[in-house]
Order: sequence, then C-alpha cells, then structure tokens
Amino acid sequence: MSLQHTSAVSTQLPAEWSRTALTVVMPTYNEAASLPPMAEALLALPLEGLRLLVVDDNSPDGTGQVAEQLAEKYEESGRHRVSVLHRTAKEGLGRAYAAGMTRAMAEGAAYVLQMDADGSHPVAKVPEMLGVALATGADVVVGSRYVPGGTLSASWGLHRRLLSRCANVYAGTILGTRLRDITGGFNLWSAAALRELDLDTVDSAGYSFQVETKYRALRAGCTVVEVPIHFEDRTVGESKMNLAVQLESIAVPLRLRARRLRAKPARTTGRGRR
Ligand SMILES: Nc1nc2c(ncn2[C@@H]2O[C@H](COP(=O)(O)OP(=O)(O)OP(=O)(O)O)[C@@H](O)[C@H]2O)c(=O)[nH]1
Ligand SMILES: [Mg+2]
Repeated sequence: MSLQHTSAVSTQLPAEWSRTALTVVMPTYNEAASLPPMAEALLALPLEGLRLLVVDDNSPDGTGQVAEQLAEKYEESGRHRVSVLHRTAKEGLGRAYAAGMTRAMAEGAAYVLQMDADGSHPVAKVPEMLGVALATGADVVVGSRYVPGGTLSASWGLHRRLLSRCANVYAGTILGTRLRDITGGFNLWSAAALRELDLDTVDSAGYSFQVETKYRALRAGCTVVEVPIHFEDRTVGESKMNLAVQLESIAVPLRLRARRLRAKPARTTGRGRR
C-alpha cells in the first residue's frame, strides 16, 4: 500500500497541544492489509496524546485480529495506544462511527478524528487539523477536498470527480449549507460538538452519516472550519460503496430537510438548534 502523502512534513504543535487527548476512530471492513501501515504512520506523528480506536465489523479477512496484534504491539508500559471495538456484523459505516465515537468520548477523548483505513486521508494533516481546532476554538475541522488547495487523486477519472462534486452540491443545496465538502469522511470533532450531535439518534447507517452529522452540527450552532487536503485513491482492498449506500445518500438530505420544514423555525444564533 502506498502512503507517500504520509511522509509529508507535518505541523509541529506546541508541546502542551501535542498531549491533547485525541482519538482517531477508524472503521474497518476487510482492511487487513491497509490497517498496519495506517496505524504505524499515525502513531509516529508527534502527537503524544493520540490513540487509535479501530471499529471492526467482524471482517472476514481477519482485520479484527490484525487490530488486536497492533493493540499489543503499541502497548507502552500498560498504556494502550491502539484499541479495538469488535462488532458482530457489518452494519454500515455510520453505525460503526456512532459506536466508536461514543466509546472514544466515554474513554475521555477531548477530540475525535474520523478517518478511513484505506490510506485515502493524509496522515500528515492530523496535527494541523488539531492545531486549527485548538487555535481557533472551532468545534469541527473538516479535511476538505473542495476548498482552494484541496486536491483529488490523479487516478480519479472525470466520471468519479463529477459524481463526488454532484453529491456535495446536491446535499449542500437541499440542506442549505455552504460547506464545500459536506460528504467528506476526514473530520475532527471536539467532544463538546459530538455531545451536541446526540449520536444515538443519528438515522444514517451508511456514508450519509458524514452529511447528517455535519448538518446537525451546523444546526446546533457549532463552528465548522474547512482545511484543504489531498485525497488519495485506495491502492489495496476493495471499496464498500454499494447501491443501498448510494440510495441512502440521496434520501437522507431530503429526509433531513423535510424534518426541518415540519419542525419549528430554527433560531439563527447560538447552540441548541436542530
Ligand atoms: N466497520 C465498518 N467499516 C466500514 C463499513 N463500510 C465501510 N467501512 C470502512 O469505512 C472506510 C471507508 O470505506 P471505503 O470502502 O474506503 O469507502 P470509500 O472511501 O467511499 O470508497 P473508495 O473510494 O472506493 O475507497 C474504510 O476504512 C472501510 O473499511 C462497515 O459497514 N463497517
Ligand atoms: Mg476509501
């Protein structure tokens, strides 16, 4: 697996910031080959407070066992920098994230980062995203493909680029948000923002979790900042995107919008809107 982008120089944070309790929540389904280099790159970052929580849906390729081996490998004097949440069946990316984020908060994370296991998201950007959150007080920092400076894998053809852009414009237009990358899956959350989300009540089982959670955060009055990232194509393993997931991504923005229209008008400032 190629992780060239991880060798890019990462931002050096002040020592106190580098000790921030940050949990990377990484859902996996059949990522046995991708997971070890991802874990290695993440744990090599100059972030002492970083932990990795793998959320595995009983992958047939043994990713859960690979994750357990990593947990053992990265144990430092009784402190586990990698842990695993084993789930019994494949229930979708959204359900895996809701469970993993809930666990991360229960274990005391001040920040939670969502990240794919397939090498698409740039590890070297993690300190910068945490630094932006700490410096600006933003509740959510979105690793964005579609702000100036954001780039896509050169191997993405026109069809895929168009599909991705259309999915963003579609969701953003229906929901009335100005986020450039509302569908993206590389996002840093403060624990306070996650509590606002009420993860137990998120509807999305699949990838539309990304849209629903950002929309909920905006409605709750959270500050969301986008920083540019390079998005790389996976080089190992297979995509888990399927028709059911795509149909859910079309339905969820419409459902959220309809719910808002039925609900009382939202306040225009402050937290507590939904
Ligand atoms: N636990 C769990 N993880 C999942 C599930 N579906 C996808 N994932 C993980 O979510 C991340 C994103 O999935 P991908 O298949 O890479 O989806 P994608 O990035 O939209 O598609 P590609 O561009 O083809 O890679 C990966 O780490 C997957 O292993 C699921 O049902 N359960
Ligand atoms: Mg992927």
